[in-house]
Amino acid sequence: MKTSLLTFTAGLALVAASAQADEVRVYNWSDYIDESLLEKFEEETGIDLIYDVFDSNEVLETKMLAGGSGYDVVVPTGTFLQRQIAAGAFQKLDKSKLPNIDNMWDVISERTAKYDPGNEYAINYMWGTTGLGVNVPKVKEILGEDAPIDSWDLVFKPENMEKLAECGVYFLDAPSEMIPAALQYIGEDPDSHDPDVIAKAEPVYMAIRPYISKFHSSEYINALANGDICVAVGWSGDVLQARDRAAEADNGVEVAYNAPKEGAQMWFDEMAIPVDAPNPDAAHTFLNFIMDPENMAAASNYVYYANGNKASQEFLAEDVIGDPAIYPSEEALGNLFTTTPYEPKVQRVVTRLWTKIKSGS
Ligand code: N2P
Repeated sequence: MKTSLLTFTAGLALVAASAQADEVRVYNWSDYIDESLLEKFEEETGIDLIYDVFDSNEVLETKMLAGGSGYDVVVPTGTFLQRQIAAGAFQKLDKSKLPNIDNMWDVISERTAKYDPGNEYAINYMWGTTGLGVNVPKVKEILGEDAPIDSWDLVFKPENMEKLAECGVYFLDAPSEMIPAALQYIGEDPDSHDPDVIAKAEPVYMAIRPYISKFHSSEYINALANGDICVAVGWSGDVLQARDRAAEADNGVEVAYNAPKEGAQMWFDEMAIPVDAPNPDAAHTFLNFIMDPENMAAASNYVYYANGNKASQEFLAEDVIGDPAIYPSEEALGNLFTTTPYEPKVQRVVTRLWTKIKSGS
């Protein structure tokens, strides 16, 4: 009797261990993957995938700094990754479990190493730019044929915004990108950490604040596609997804994306494993799956963002690898800027300023 009870207990422990070993929890940006890849992962590996989404680095950062998120893989942007590595939020990757890491693209790895020296904690998932999503016919109808759809003038010039207000303008709720954009517009260093320089973004926003319909970082995809708004300051691939949704709906809405000619921010979203991930083994299996060239290409082909995987390029659709809004030319790359993480004190200045701008007072 005793023996069999013991056996039974051991059996339960085994079940519990394998249940945990067969589950991976991933926390990624919304509208950032071809969902059929999630099923493919489960079929190929036998691991259950729990996939949650967010649309804000700040939301992710709060979870990472608090600890105990329960996630095995998360996707902060490079600047946030750097700050969270410094806070001890992530574990080093075990590259022996990532044979597909050889597929990564040195051009991008060199840039991401700025945030994660040696790329020890993260792999690049995708990268893109922050710019202007425009319903072209609508904006031309309002501002005329020479509407500045490729210039920050479109949204930072009050006389333009006053007119565009009638058709709707959204801004990202992303202070670490929206403050640099305003600084770039007025000719300041977009990566300034000087509170006096950062403060110069305030009047830029206050002058246009009455004409901004909403600050939101994911609703603009459908809002643009449906024609509910005519301009969104948003992320490159999201705007291109809006373009496709509108084309599919055949609703007369024509959406275009432009990285403003005065300079636009380029960013890198990085997959990392939290230090307290419940299942780091499965996390590595997920990262390795993502770095498979055909999987990575399928993801980019679906969401219209470039990726950091060189071997995936032969599987990319022509309207992805051949679109300079997704894979910019050497020359266009020169017009993109990157930023560095704000120190906690400066971050508080930025957060306070952003709250003030959003409230409009
Ligand atoms: C995906 C948005 C990811 C870009 N919807 C933000 N870094």
